[in-house]
Amino acid sequence: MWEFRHPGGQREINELHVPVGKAVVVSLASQDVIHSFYVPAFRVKQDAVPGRTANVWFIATQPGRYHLFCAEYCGTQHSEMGGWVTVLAPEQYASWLGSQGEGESLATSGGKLFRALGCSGCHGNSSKVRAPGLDGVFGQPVALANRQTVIADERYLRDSILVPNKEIAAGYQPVMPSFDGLVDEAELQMLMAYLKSLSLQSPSLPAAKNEAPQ
Ligand code: HEC
Ligand SMILES: [Cu+2]
Repeated sequence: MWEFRHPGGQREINELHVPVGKAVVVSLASQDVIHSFYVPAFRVKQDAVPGRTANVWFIATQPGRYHLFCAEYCGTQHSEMGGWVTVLAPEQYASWLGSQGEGESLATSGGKLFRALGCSGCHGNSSKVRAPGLDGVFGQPVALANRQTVIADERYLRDSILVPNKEIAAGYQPVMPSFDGLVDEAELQMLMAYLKSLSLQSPSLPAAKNEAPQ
């Protein structure tokens, strides 16, 4: 199935509500095998590959209901992996979001995980371990111990959490444990939403701001 989480924390299964006339970014991940997010009416198709995050975006121009498919044979229940994208006028979309209850934003859930998993124990201000501060890291160049420089994009954050010894930040010891197997895809997305929210100038802006198509 397709499970969607909105930046505000609203959850949907095989249904995705979006506003008309706005750029919508879907950040895709897979928990098992390769799937493919496919909305023929919008001419968008993007693989969801385990171990990676891929973004796809679209602007829906007409309110309505549009078929959503998985375009990659993914197992015996492949044919059931589909649903609908519902495109709503802005005010209807706002009331739909409101009707979903007072959820917790992805970034807020990620902040709680950040403390619960012990990340803050090393990355927090009062830490005794020497670890880089993560405020503002998203989207910035990071110097590595191997003298290369990488941009701290979603790929880098994901790998930093799952394979921390792959790229060591310059000036630090490789002491961070891997969280592979300890966090699932949804939790990874929350952690990343939290880390991204630390990079926004105004905390009131949605965490997806940095993903807007260029
Ligand atoms: C035992 C201490 C420790 C824990 C626990 C820990 N980290 Fe780290 N982390 C480090 C150190 C030290 C580095 C720098 C060395 C490296 O790149 O591995 C680092 C690097 C990172 C980086 C790359 C930052 C940069 O500036 O390049 C990210 C992102 C990160 N950690 C996120 C997390 C998250 C999220 C968690 C919890 C799920 C976590 N860390 C848990 C010690 C820790
Ligand atoms: Cu599938």
